[in-house]
Amino acid sequence: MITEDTIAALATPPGEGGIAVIRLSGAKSLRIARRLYVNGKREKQEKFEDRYLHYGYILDKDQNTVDEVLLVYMKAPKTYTREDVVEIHCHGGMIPVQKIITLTLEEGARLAQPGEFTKRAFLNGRVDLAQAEAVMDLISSKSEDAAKASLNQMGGSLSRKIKALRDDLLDLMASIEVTVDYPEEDIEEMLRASIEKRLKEAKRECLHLLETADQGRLIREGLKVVIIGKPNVGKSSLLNALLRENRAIVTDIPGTTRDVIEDYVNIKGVLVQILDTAGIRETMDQVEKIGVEKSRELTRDADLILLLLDASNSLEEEDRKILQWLDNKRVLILLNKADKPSIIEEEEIRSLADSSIIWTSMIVGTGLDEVEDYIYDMVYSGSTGPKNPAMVTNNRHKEALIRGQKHIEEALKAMDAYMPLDIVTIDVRDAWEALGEITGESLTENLVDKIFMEFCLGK
Ligand SMILES: Nc1nc2c(ncn2[C@@H]2O[C@H](COP(=O)(O)OP(=O)(O)OP(=O)(O)O)[C@@H](O)[C@H]2O)c(=O)[nH]1
Ligand SMILES: [Mg+2]
Repeated sequence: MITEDTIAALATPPGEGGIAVIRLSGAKSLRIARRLYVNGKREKQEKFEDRYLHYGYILDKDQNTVDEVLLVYMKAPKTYTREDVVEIHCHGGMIPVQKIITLTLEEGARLAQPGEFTKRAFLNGRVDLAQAEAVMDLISSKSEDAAKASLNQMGGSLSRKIKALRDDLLDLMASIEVTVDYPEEDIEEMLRASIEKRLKEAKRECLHLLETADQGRLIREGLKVVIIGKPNVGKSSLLNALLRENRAIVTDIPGTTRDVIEDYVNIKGVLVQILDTAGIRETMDQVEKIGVEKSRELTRDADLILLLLDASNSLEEEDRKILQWLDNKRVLILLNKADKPSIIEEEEIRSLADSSIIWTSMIVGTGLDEVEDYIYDMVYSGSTGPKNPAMVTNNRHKEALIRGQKHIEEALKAMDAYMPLDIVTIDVRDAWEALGEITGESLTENLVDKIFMEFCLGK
C-alpha cells in the first residue's frame, strides 16, 4: 500500500505521566523530525541513525524550546506499520504533547484515526486481521490468561490454522475443477471419495476450533457469576469472602442489599465478575421489588449462578420457586451457615435440582476453596491452564467459523446427494470465503475500516 499521508498521534494514554510518546508513521516522518528536532547542542540534524535514541529538543517555529525529548527514527520496512516511523518521547503533560502534535500537523502530518497504525500494519501485510485484533485484545486483557491467549493469536497461532484450512479448501476446488474439465467416470469416483474425506477433515478442524471458543470467551471476557438467594442467607458475605474485602454491607436484617453490587476478582488466573444481588422474596417494598426484578434479570446472561440456601433452616416455598426458575441454568448450590446446626435436607434439594452442592460457612470460611475450584474448572475443565494455543477468543472469528463450517456441511450434503461436483465447489468456495474473513483476506474495505475504528487512538 502506498499511503501519501503521514499520520501522528499520542501513543500513550492522555493525561499526566512521566513521559508521553508521540508516534508518526509515513513517508514524511523523517522530514518532520528534521524540521522540529535539534540535538543536545541545539544543532539541526539531517541524519538520524536507524533505531537509535537521539537526545535533544523540539523547537517551535520561533525556535523556542517546547520540550526536551528523546527521538527514535525507525526506517521502513522493519517497523510496526512497515512505513518510516518516528517516535518522540516527551514529558507526559498535556501541554508539551499538544504542542508537539500540533507542530507535526503543521509540518504536514495528519491526526491518525483510531487503530490506524495497526490498520497500516495490516494493509501493508505485516500482520493479518486476526493478529491485528489480537493486539487490541492484548491491550485490553484483564487477566494473565487472556493476555497469553492474545499473545498466541498475535504470533499467528490461529491464523496458521485458518490458513492451512483455507489452503486445503482451495486445493479441493482446484482438483474439482480439473475433473469437471476431464470427466472420466472412474477418476470422478476416486476423486469423490477423497473430496469427501477431506471435507470431513475440514469440518472436524472447524468444530475443533469452535470448541475452543467458549473457553476463549471465558478467558477473554471473564466469567459472570451471579449470587442469588433469599434475604439474609449470606450472599453479601460470600461476595466479600471471594473479594477478600468488605465490599458489601452485611447485617442480620433481611433485605440489606437492595441494588446490585459488582466487582472483579482474579480466581487462580480466571477473571471473574461477581454480582451480589438483592435477596429474592415476595415483597411489598417498592425499592426492594425493583431489586428483586433486577436479580432475576441478571441470572439470564450469567455464566454461573451461585444459589445460596440457609442450611440452618428448612427449605421454604421461596427457595423451591427460585430453584424452579433456575432450571436449565448452570447453578452451583451453596448450603450456607454450615457452622450452625443443620436443618436443611440435602436429599430434598438433590431431588429438586441436579446441580452440584457445596456446604459453606462464611463465618468459618469453609467451602470457599471448593467454590473457587469449581469456577476454575468451569473454564479449564480440569486441565491445568490454557493448553491449545490456537484458541478462538473473538466473537467475529467465532461467527465466521460457524458459517465456514456450515458451508462445508452443505458441501458434504451435496456430495451425499451425489450432486455434480461443480455444485459442490460452490459451497466449498463459500466456506473458503467465510474463513478468509478471520484473517481479513476476504473482507470488504468497509468492514475492515469498521473493525479498526473500534481500536484505541494511537494504536
Ligand atoms: N452463622 C453464620 N452466619 C452467617 C453466615 N453467612 C452469613 N451470615 C450472617 O447472616 C447475616 C446476613 O448476611 P448477609 O451476607 O448480609 O446476607 P444477604 O444474603 O446478603 O442478605 P440480604 O442482602 O438482606 O439479601 C449476617 O448477620 C451474617 O453475618 C454463615 O455462614 N454462618
Ligand atoms: Mg446482601
